[in-house]
This record gives sequence, structure tokens and C-alpha cells, in this order.
Amino acid sequence: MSVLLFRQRSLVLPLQSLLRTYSTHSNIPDFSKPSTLGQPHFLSHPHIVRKNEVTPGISLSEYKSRRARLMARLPESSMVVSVAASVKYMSGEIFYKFRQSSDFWYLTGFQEPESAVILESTSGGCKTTLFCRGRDSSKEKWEGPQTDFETAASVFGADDVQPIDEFPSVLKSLSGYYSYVYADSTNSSKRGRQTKSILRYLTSPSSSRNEYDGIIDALPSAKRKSLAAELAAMRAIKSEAEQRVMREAADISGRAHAKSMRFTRSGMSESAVAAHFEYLCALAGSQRPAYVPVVASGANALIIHYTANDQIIRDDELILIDAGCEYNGYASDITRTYPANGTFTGPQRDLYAAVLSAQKALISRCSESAQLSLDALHRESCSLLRVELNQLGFSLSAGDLERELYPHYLSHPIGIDLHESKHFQRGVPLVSGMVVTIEPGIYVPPTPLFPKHFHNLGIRIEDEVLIQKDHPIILSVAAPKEIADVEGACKGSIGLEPY
Ligand SMILES: [Mn+2]
Repeated sequence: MSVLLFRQRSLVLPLQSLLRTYSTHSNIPDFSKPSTLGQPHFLSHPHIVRKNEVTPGISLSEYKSRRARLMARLPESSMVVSVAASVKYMSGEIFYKFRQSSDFWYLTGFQEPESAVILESTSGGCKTTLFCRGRDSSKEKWEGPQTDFETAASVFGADDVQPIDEFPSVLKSLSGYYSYVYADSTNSSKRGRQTKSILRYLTSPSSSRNEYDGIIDALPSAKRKSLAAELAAMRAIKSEAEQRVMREAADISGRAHAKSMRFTRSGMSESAVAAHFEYLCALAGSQRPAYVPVVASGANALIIHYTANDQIIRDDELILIDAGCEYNGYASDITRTYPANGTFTGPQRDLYAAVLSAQKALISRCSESAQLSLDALHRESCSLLRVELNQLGFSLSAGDLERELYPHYLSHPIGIDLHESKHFQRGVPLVSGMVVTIEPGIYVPPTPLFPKHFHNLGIRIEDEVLIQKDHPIILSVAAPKEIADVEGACKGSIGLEPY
């Protein structure tokens, strides 16, 4: 079945994406240049954003309903504060491409730095106050357009828009008025507690962001609540529009996986395969990789987060690629393992078939009606892999599997963030609308404990699965994974268009 699906998709989708990217002559719709907003908009970027959409694929009414649903979850007399990400620097004044903070983006769709939002409950629903930079011709001459206050109000559905400089004082006065303030300190990352004082010292004491952290940190603990925990519960369930964007992101990554199999040759550097994958994703419209890709040949695959990607691929090796793009605000995450020369050896094929069999059995249990949690699925993955390995002649002692051969967890939720798991409850059964990865793997170290012909093989197969009531939907179906499909994609015998 997957061969058939793959054929159909590969014939139809690339043509569509080419038309989208290269439409010429009379097909080009009218649009203004440069844009008058600080981000893509229908009037300037009709090839990316449709009418009535705030960000690609997500409408204004969806953003408004997210804010209203959030306020409806919270107790009376609550306010919500969320701030934009700050620009990060590679060295000196050399900045990285900006990426908006996920929660702020989920609530507003606003893509400029130096902005913030405050939400308040009203009798009619929710009052949205957006804070942003507004127009600044001297800055815009260098950095490009910034959205003006009036346009921001209409495009993002804000009831009020104010200069970002006003944000600290407005926040201070409103936080005195409400009983609960749902917010997250921008210093509350894993290492944030230790680095906080250093950060304060290094950054300008007058910036809105520092004042924000100061105000939030000074709130009494009974008043201050975690916004991230509330939004995690909402973000875990994807709307139909989000599901469509995630399907597109997974399609782009899945097709790039198939073509990277075809592209790979022994003698090539792992970095060439990584570059090819990223090029294909960017060409299809992806804004950035969702994470640093893993392109691990041979024994490098035993390093779970191998990202050096700088060794030469040998003829008889397997390549493990864990790579996915971010597309229109949503991450994708796919792993495939394939033979460099297009044909699995006997042991490679046996071990691959074992992991694939477990992976497919696990995916078939990904539905709301199965009432399984991620923890339950992970336990299931251990027992399935143990049975498979025993059939291949492994004699496993207690702990061998979890400690040596399969040292990672089966799954994580995915969406705007690659790992949406910080507040995700792994012990609670999955429900419709969740998207999780299913990624069992086996990595055999060269020790006498394990059969010699499997030594130094590392295999992981990872799909993104959308949970439905009675069945799973595999979003990453464009990436081949059946043995015949993988070998076919490597050799180019499945309907891939020629280069
Ligand atoms: Mn993953």
C-alpha cells in the first residue's frame, strides 16, 4: 500500500510545489513591494498567505478563538501576558535569523521581535492589547518594514495597540488589578535560574524585556501562574488548520528524505546529504530546519544525537537520517535508515525488519479508542523489540535493551515546537488531534554480548502520527520505509522525477 501511495504523491505534489514557487508571467497576482507589514501578508505575499489568514494556513478567527478559549479556561480575575522572543546573536552584532517565541506566536501570529501581548477577560470574551515597535523610518531603512499600530489592530484582531515602551508600565498597573497573572519569565529556561543575574548584568537594564522579568518575578507566588502549562494543554490538540499545515511540513520533509536516499552515494560526505536535504526543504518553502539534522553513516548511528555530519560514507554502510523542516510555524520530524549502495545486506535487512515491525505495531495502537498513554506505548515498544531481537538470536539479560540497545524514549508530542513535551503528561491516554512521533530504534555496540553480524548497526524509524478516534494517520507517509520502497527510492526505480 505504501508503494502505491508513494507513487501517487511523488507524481502530483512536486508539480504543485514547482508551480507555487516558479509561477511566471500572467500568473503572478498583484502585490505591493516592499511589504508594508513586518511579516508576510496577503497584500504583499499572496503566494504564502491567503485572504483572511494571519499566518499561512491559520485564520484570524482561529487566533481569536485561541485567545478566547484560553481566557475561558482560567479562573475569574485572570490576565495573561506573553512576550516575543529576542533576537539572538552569533557573534558581536551578527544576528541569527529571527524565530518568534512559540507561545506568543500561537496567541497572536505576530512575527516581530520587541513585542508583547496582554489578554484580559471581558463580559464579551477577551480584550487583546498588542504592544509593538510601530513605524520607525530610520530603522526600517536598514531592517525592513515594521507593522504600524493601526494595521496591527486590524490584521491581528487586537482591541488596542500600544508602543512597546509602554508595556512595562501597563503591565505593572494591570497586574495589581487582577488576582492571577498567567505569564512565564523569559529567564525560566533550564539553566535560567543560574544565569539570570549574569543576563541582567550583561543586558541593558532599561529594556522592556528586563523590566518585564523584574515585574513578573516580583509577583507574589499565589498570584503568578504558569501560562506555558495552560497553553501546552491547548497546543497539544491540533485544530484542522494546524493539522493541514503539519501535513504539508511532513510532506516536504518526507519527499526530501526520499530524494536524499536517491542522492546518496558511497564516497560522499555525510554533510553533502545533509545539505541536499536542507536545500530540498528550503526550495519547497520551508523557513528553516526544525533542528540540526543527524546524518549518521555506519557506526556513527550509535550516537543518538550525532550532528557532526562530516565523515565519508562507505559502500556497505547504513545511513541514518533524522531530519525535518519547519514550515509555516510547524515542525516536522522524520527518521529513516537506508543502505548507502541501495541494497540491504542480510543482517542489515533482518535488524531493519525487526525495528519496522515493532514501529508499525506501535503506530497501529495510536488512537483515542486504544486508551494508551505515551508511557504505555513506550513500555510496549520495549517488549515488542525484545521479542523481535530474541527471534534474531540475541540473548538479552535484564536491562540490556533499555540500557544498551534502545536507550531513548519512544515518542514526543510535536507541533510549533519540535518537542512539545515540557508540560505534556506522558501518563495520560492520547486523544484525537494530538500529533506524536513514534520512533523506536536499535543500536548495537560491538561487544561480545550481542551477535557479531549486528555489531555497529544503528537503526531508527520515526514517523509523525496524528491521533484520531479509532485510527492513526501517518503524516510522514511521503518518506519510504518498507524495505522494497526504501531500496527502490535509493536506486531511483520508484517514480521520482529526474534531477
Ligand atoms: Mn523525534
